[in-house]
Amino acid sequence: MKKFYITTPIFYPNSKLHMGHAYTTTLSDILARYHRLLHEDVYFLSGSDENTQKMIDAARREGKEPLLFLDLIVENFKSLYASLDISIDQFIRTTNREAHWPGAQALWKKLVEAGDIYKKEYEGLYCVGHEAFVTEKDLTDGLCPDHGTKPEFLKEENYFFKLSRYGDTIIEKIESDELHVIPQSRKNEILSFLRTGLEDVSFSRPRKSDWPDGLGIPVPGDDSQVMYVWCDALANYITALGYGRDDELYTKFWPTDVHVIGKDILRFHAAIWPGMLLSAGIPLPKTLLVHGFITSGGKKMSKTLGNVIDPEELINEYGAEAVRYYLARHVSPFEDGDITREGFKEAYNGNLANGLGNVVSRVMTMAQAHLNDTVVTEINTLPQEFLNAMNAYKVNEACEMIWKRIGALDERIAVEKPFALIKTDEVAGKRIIEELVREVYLIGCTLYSIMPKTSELIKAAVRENKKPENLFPRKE
Ligand code: ME8
Repeated sequence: MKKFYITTPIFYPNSKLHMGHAYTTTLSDILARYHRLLHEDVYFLSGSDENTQKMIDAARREGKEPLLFLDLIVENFKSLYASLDISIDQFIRTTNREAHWPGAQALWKKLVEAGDIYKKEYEGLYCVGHEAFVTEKDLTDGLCPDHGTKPEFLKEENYFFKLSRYGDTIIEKIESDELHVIPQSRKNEILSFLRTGLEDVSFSRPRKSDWPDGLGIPVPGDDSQVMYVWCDALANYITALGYGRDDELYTKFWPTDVHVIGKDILRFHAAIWPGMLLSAGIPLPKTLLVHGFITSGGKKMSKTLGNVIDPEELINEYGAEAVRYYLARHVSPFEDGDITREGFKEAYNGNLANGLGNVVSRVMTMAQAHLNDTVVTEINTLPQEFLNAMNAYKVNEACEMIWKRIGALDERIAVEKPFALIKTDEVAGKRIIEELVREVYLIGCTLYSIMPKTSELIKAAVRENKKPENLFPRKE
């Protein structure tokens, strides 16, 4: 059995997840389900990145004890995942001392053995928003352009990782697609970055006295330092499989087939992470699928602009299946995408209430009225065009193909009018209805990874030869 290991980034639990995080996670879930449909042995990982200063700051702003604050936010992450039907096999938390710390420390020791960790006095600017050191040239008027905050000046003794040693090898692996960066535009972007030369990176921070016990992974052999959060976080992809602790899943599933990430964290995944793996002698990920950013009304979602779209709100109003549909079809996996409430409603009414919902209801109403038996439906393979699009991660194109078929079905009913024909030529009328039902069933099957519940309802309606409940009530 072919295996398929897919991951999302582990998100920062400093606030609730928004539509961007919902996008990454839904896209990953669609791919995980698709590969299960192909009878592959799938492992799907997600989690939270918890050993961070920004989480502590957020907890303090809310007057909560950090570890309690973490538990509350993580509950919230998990409840969003449950509403969206995200089929993860594991949710890894980087404060988990049993699941995560032993592997992260084992990996650190490998880097030490390779001679790639050294101590150095360091001075520089640190952006808490990015959880990364930044330089003057990254700033606009002295502020981080992404977070609008002034970076802290730090002078401290840290352990460094000799990332500079691995630049050439990483370039080779990416050029040859041994580490396949998708889409091509992101591959070009990271290659030109790598060609400017990689510097060594600070890989630890002095343990802060105000961090609670249980937060921050101690550097092996030096308790006064904790691992730099990105070194700790990237390790999750192997620690969750039991690396350095219990190798069964690790042996079976590593290397990962796809890390799904947003464009903001490309450098961490296509420079630091491969560097760490090369140093430790661990095989590299096969694919990095780098998606764009979701904006709202053409602008970055921001509380001040009032254009933040909360996935929970949309789910409450339209249902999770509609949210999954929208993200799958109306956001390209390779480019930035835009969501507005008006656009969402239009897509819902046009393509779910009127499109899919209506066509299934029309066909099954005819079937229920005129066919005595369930139409025999045997689907051995999905349309090649659909498989090709999904294999190339073009989930939006796969959806286009499905909706083209939905449109064609509608058209056929309008042109051939089986409901009228059946009155004059019963045999011919029934034959057409049977064909329509088969097509509805096929559409139901192709929808499985995108809208799992809708897919089940459609297939059940065909099996029971009856009209399903109203799948997508129109919104006025
Ligand atoms: O970076 N549009 O966590 P994070 C689309 N903990 N996707 C978006 C988005 C938007 N507007 N905003 C965020 C971290 N994302 C680290 C990751 S992994 C070892 C550690 C998604 O909570 C997108 O996937 O800031 C992006 O890469 C990720 O959330 C960043 O999540």
